[in-house]
Amino acid sequence: MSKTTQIAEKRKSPSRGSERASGILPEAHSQPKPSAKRAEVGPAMSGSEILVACLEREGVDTIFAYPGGASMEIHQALTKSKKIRTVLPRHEQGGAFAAEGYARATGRAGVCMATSGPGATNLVSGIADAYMDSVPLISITGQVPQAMIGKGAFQETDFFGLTLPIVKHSYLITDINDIPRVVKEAFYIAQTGRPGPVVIDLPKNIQQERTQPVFPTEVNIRGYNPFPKADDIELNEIIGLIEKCDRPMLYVGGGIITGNASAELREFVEATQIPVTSTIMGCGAFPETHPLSLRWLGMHGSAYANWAVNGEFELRASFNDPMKKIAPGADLLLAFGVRFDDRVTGKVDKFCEGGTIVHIDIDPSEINKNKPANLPIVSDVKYAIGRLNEMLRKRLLQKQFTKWHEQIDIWKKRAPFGYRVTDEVVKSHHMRDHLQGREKEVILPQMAIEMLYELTKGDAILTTGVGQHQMWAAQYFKCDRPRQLLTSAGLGAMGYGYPAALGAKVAFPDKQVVDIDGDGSFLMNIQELATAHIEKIAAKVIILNNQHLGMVMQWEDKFFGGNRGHTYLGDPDNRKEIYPNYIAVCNSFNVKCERVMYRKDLRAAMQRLLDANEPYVLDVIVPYTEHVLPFIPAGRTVADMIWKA
Ligand SMILES: Cc1ncc(C[n+]2csc(CCOP(=O)(O)OP(=O)(O)O)c2C)c(N)n1
Ligand SMILES: [Mg+2]
Repeated sequence: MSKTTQIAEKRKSPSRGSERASGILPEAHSQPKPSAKRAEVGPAMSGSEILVACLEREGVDTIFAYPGGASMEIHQALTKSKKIRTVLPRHEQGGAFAAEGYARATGRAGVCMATSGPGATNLVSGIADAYMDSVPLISITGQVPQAMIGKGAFQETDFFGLTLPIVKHSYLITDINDIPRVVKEAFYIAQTGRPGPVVIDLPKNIQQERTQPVFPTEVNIRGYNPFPKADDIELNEIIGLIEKCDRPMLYVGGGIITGNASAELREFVEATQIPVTSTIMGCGAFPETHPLSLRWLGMHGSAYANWAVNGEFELRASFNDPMKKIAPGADLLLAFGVRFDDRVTGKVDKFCEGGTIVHIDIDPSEINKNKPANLPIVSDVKYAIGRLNEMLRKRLLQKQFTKWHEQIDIWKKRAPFGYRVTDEVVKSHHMRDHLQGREKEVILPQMAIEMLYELTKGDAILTTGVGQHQMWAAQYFKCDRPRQLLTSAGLGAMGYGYPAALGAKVAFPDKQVVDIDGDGSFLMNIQELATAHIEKIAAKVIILNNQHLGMVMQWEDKFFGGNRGHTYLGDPDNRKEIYPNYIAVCNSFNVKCERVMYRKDLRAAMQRLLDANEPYVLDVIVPYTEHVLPFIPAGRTVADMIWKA
């Protein structure tokens, strides 16, 4: 397709491709309806001013935007806005992750902006992350003037084409009169149904043109029905299955959080007494301290949740040995707002093998995608669970599941999350080089997170980088509320933690926001310390500094005999020094930083971090020898789960 035809309005379906094919009837938006409220006509303005006026109308209070030739006109308009705070990140990737942090913390769309070409391409990881984790994100990009599109103009990139596979929807605006409609639709699409990222690419000549904008009051998108509802027959069938089963489990995900269905889920669990496990995206969807919570499942999830879903097996010596079952797992799996991600299922045909699977999801393209469901239901999950609760109020369950609860209690007692100072720690370089053999002073990464949980009483918003620290953060900090753990789950993007913390802190200045980061991940967007300092955003960081790309190192230890393939981050010529010197780096940004090496110093230092009303970094030095347990190797089964240190 030539570049010139691309600028004609070209649209992707606002679904993940299959909503169109699935035959879902676009009930609410099938026919353009006469507007109830009249569109409002504004005074003559430039395209840039119209864009900003539209953002204000959507209630945007913050935009994370980095300027350049193709977007500076919009920045000029932003300087005149009294409603929108423009935060200048120090890298567009930081801006995109910050907008995502804002969105994940609030549930409202986060907005980021970049110039054309390199500015836009720097947004790509954030857009991909929002796509994988269903985060409402509006990415605005400046584009070269229309007359230059397709000419290889300076800083020209076909951003519409480049991002097609990772957006829920995208627009390349070709007419100034379209700006109000496009912005209204973009927010509607990003925030409704299964949320996701929307790109708006705006050529510079349109930013400069002038017209009287017509602001629509309604959205009409043919074929887009973001509110599918389960019917009562399907829901009754679920109740029938519950009545017939002996070992039911709920497996819930991010869909419960984005669908605001936590209250409904809790009522459902309390009425049915069905135990709950979640994905990492679903942490906090159901209180993790509740007696019926089995925390999260999957590759590094709790052993007891993995057993409860899959059954307990003898640990086999080789992947080729037969699986020997000790106790059966769930015979009914209620999968609500989840997508059977491979980090959850491992070998997918062995996942809950033999169990009846009910899958409720708002996005039909998720149904039967990774794992066939016995009862697939396309529905808004809040509606579906709410309606189930109504039915259960009229038709009380007779089942108690006492034996099943007893079995789960045995599993919980047998294999809680745990750690100890192992021989490997004692013999490690860390002990020799940094602690001079003082075993009692070693800080294990898990300890630091447990301490944070204790000192904050669990009342904090956590963000993370990607790696071992991310898994430990999710294991040792129990989330009782939705939107407490903001983490790059599906994409697994290192560098996510600190910018996301800035976004969350901007949204909730009075809440404690702490990024639990890895030394590798933190370094990837360390420039955002400048944003934090200049914009006075008091987000905190705890670096669990093991001087390594710990998660990759763990796989090296397990599968490559410990051969290091470029996973050491320290200075090989001077292993005794911690490298880089984060205190010096942070201080150069005018951000306070302390290094903690000994256990005796950790509590007081962490309290100082929590008490600070400015950005604050704690560089906690931990041994690199720790492995995240439990561990089910990729593509394997619960019979291959290592869970004891
Ligand atoms: C942008 C990006 N590059 C590479 C990876 C692959 N990767 C996954 S975890 C990891 C190590 C992360 O190290 P660190 O941030 O120090 O965390 P640790 O595992 O040591 O806690 C790497 C390199 C990734 N997830 N993201
Ligand atoms: Mg590390």
